[in-house]
Amino acid sequence: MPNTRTKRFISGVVEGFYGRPWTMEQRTDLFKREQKWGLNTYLYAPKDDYKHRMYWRDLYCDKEAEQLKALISAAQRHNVEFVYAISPGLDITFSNPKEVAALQRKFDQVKGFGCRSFSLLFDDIERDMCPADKQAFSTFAHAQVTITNQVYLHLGEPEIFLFCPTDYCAAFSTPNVSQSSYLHTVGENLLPGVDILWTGPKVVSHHITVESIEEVSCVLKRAPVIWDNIHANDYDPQRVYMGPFKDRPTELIPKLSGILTNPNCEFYPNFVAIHTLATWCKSGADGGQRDIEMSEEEQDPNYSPQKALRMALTDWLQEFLITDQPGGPRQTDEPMQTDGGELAYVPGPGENPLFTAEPLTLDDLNLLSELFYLPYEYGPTARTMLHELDWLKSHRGVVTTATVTDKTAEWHSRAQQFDNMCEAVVQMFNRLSNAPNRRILYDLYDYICDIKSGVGLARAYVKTMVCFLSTGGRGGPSAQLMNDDPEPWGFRGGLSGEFQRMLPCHGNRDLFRHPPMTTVYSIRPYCPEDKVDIQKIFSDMRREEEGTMTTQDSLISYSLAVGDLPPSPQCALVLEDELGLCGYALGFTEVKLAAAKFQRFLCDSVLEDFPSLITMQLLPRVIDPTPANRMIASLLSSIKATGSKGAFCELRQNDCRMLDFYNKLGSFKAIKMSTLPQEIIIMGISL
Ligand code: GDL
Repeated sequence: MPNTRTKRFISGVVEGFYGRPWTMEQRTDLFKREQKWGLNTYLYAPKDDYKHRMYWRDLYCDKEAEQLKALISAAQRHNVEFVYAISPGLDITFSNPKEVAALQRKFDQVKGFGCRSFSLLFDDIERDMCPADKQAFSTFAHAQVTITNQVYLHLGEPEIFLFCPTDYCAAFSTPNVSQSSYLHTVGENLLPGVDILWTGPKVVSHHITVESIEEVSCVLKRAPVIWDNIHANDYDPQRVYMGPFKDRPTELIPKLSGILTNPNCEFYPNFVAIHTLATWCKSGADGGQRDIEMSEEEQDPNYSPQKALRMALTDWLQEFLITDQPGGPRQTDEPMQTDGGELAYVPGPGENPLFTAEPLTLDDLNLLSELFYLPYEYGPTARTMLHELDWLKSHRGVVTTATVTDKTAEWHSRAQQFDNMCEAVVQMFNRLSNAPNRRILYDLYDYICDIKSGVGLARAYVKTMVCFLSTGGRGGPSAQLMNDDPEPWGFRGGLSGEFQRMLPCHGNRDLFRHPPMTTVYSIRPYCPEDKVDIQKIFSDMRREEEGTMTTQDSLISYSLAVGDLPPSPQCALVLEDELGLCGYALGFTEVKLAAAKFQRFLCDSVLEDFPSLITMQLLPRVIDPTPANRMIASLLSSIKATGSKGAFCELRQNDCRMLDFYNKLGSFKAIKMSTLPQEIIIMGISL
């Protein structure tokens, strides 16, 4: 769908995260930056601002009104369009005219403060309508669209009016974007002057492709405005993102109505996020300088994330050097007066010299950015550190045995290099914590402290291995950090960390070990036409596993997969990705009936406790464990709904993948039976 928009391209920042909103001073600072870097919009939507979401009906008091007025005029002074948003979805009754009036009253008040652009957001809310709304509207989408159109007209069709749908990304669209009745209703009924926000394939999208935008534009009947969560960190207090804006080709720009980044909750660490977004927006305007040399990673001829990052960090370094507080570090070499009017203390001969901070460097900032890069990617140095630690760990045998080989020398040399990298992190921490600009430092402090501790532990672990030989296997001083009674900083993560470590899926999302998952999967009920595809998956997977035992031919799972035995009603699901069917999960609730015909080795007492059977298979391209977990959870709940007491699965000893899967789930337990052939394992779950 061509973008026929005549309005200007919206670019800038949405303050749309959960948690502490930015201060008025920070927002004003933001407008200055936006103006300087060529961005033109700010969307006011702080989730935890009372009067934006929870108490959206309440008007602003005089003091708040003064502050908002000042903010709106600051935006105007800096040529930034201030868009005021309300998120009424927590409790609005769409069908009640008083609610519409309340919305209009609130928008009118803000209009009175000088604001010209508005927005209604329906993200992160329940999809169920209350009985009154169900009577008045055929669907949730109709309810939202009706109220939005009313407000938009009431406000005199402002040039900028943004609507955030509840299904604001492909992953939320059921069954998918092109067939989503919610998105079709929005696209067809929302007045054409209203722009629609969209976060891409996921809430936090790794890549946003031109094709995906063309698809959604077709359904929405307009080019969307991207609400980009690539730098948002409100979902995890241990993360902050200071890598460059990335993985969105500049060819997107003509296909969009705009782009707004919803960045880190902490204001100051957003320098890179916003600076690089501005560079990206400008690169699109260049029209393409095709003669730029590109590395393999830099596929976009107009925009290089690495160069954009370098530019941002160079500018950011200057900000770090500005003293922002009275009493901050001295700018000049002049001696300071003390309170008593005396000259500052000057150490005498043989006394301690005064502390002087080493200045922060561009390399420090580069390292900082690489350690806190992007949600789906660490920077090169961080990747090397992880890789080296992994290598040192997996080859530790060469130092913990007494035989010295060539590998031992390599191990020690790599251990030393790892130690040097850890030291660079500590030095970066030291220089950063001595930087004159305390505001930036305080926003970063928890994160740099955390990484310093994390790196410190890894360093101590490597040192313990190094010391193993030299101390005859007793470990050295660094072992203190790793002993049985460590200080609290010797075990990271608090209670939440404890929970995470106890889960079987811990480490599944390890960005270093596994490539990032970007595939969108859909799970849907099985239909008879799927039979052929299921048979194919089954036989492909059988071929994959060499040494298949003939006993399998007498497994009930086999009969289910090849279609000799139909799955029980509501107990069959299939998994699809963009290439087609890639997995299935089938259930049969009356195994006793089938056992006589299809299989001989299941004893009656087991079938008493576990009357149902499940079988699941996935093609090897499905490396993300999430869809399999979901399919099993959903299948088990359908089986439970039939009144079944338990379910079991039949696995072969050499089907390591499925064995591993069920073991990691944790809820299935192996069932011992003397009648069982050696190569077969039965695992069961009580429901
Ligand atoms: C969301 C929320 C946003 C939040 C972000 C990241 C949208 C439209 N809404 O789903 O407020 O900051 O995730 O956690 O993105």
